[in-house]
Amino acid sequence: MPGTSLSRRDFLKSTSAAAIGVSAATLAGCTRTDIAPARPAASSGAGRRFPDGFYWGTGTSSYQIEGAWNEDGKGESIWDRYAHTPGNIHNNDTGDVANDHYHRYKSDVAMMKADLGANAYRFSIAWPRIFPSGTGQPNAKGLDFYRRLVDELRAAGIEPFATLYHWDLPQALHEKYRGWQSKDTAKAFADYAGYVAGQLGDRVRHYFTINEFRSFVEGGYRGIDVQVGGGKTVHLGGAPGLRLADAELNQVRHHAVLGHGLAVQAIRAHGPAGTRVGFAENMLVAVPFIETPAHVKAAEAATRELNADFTTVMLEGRYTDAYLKRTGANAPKFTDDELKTIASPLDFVGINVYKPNLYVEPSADPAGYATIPINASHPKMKSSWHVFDPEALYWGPHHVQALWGAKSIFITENGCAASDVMSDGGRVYDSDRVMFLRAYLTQLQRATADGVPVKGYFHWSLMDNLEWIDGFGNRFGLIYADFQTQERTPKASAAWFRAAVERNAVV
Ligand code: PNW
Repeated sequence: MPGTSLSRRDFLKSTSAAAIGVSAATLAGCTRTDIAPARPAASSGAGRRFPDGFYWGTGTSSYQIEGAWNEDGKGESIWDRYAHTPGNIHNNDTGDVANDHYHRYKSDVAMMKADLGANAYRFSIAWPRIFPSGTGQPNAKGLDFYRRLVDELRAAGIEPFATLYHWDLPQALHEKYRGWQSKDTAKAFADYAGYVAGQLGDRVRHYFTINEFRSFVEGGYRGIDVQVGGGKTVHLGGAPGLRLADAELNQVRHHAVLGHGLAVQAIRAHGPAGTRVGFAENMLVAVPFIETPAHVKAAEAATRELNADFTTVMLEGRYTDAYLKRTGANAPKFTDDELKTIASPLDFVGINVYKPNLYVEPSADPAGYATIPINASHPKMKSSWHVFDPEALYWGPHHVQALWGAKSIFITENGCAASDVMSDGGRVYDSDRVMFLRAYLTQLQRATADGVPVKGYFHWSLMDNLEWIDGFGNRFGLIYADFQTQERTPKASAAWFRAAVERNAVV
């Protein structure tokens, strides 16, 4: 209505009040009690449901929770060595005991069922428990631990999803082959993966080869500066703590994806029919700045290019022209056969999604996109690197389907650290984590409603654990862990999660 301005009273008169036949003056004053108040639809979650058969789980990794670092014949890992070197980890915390999950796995599984209602669980297998020196003689006791864990999960109706490499490389392979700097480590990884698939094949149907190529390669072999807004970066490191030059680092990246491809083939060769395999990568997610087709196209182009060294080459079987151009003389050395192996067909794609990595808009230059900086005042979660934007959980899987036609996608990690404290009444009120969960899962549900084939969601993490170089300080669990007494207490977010699982919907 150009040229006129409606007062609040006129507005009420012209709309709802008129419709229900009471005077606007009365309604505005809210004095009448005989009018049934107009209630919004009950928020039962019925309208925000996930597809039937959706997997709801949590995730953990061996070094972060197991403890028992030198028990039952386990070999030393590069993370044992790194954590035992003073100054590397906040507070000099180590995974020597961590959550003592190695001895408490039974009650931990019971907790997944009783407190979370989960129907899936993603854990990792410690390579040095199975092959203490990386290759050679397997260690039966190490394997037996995972057999018992999986049996316990199955008995509780929880589907096990096993990750074969969550960064705890046998120290012996670091010494013998310089770790992932050598193709021999990729081959040894495939041998180990095939062996496990053969041994656990009667119990485990889903495998993820490698967790977060980007994190362990960049963090461990160079150190990585992550953009966090306002032009600031935070530095992340990790085992084995090297600082390689560009050419060597690109070769490590290549060996990691080669190790994945070889492992996929070995798992298929040794696992029973019906064994399913994929990877779990923290694919960098470009979020369109405005939701128009042109911006979405720019975000897809950016996502493909940002992940050229990991996700893109694994799903396309080639390094993009722009990647080869930008790395130039430092590009990895590879053969066509290796590219074929790297892109071995997968049953699903797993992505770990915590944050938007980039905001983009269309641009006329050949890349097709331009980066929009993250503002200094942009909201964040507790971890120094954790920029908050739930839309990342919409666009991450959306891009995977749009760019590569994936038919089955898992969110293999999503979650946040919070400054959780136990109240006097013995409860942990993690209001920010509940906000985070509802906001991110609303976007994930939107993706499934749009037909993006997301089959499951694994919250990181089941319980507070050793958060790598941040030590025990950054708590990511739905369950609070007291590292002195090993007591576990479900947080408020655990109740939220349980209610969501029960309804298979956002609550
Ligand atoms: C992942 N980032 O690491 C790992 O897979 C987990 O082991 C870890 O505990 C969890 O996420 C929480 O950190 C990440 O900078 C490290 O965006 C860094 C980033 C994301 C994930």
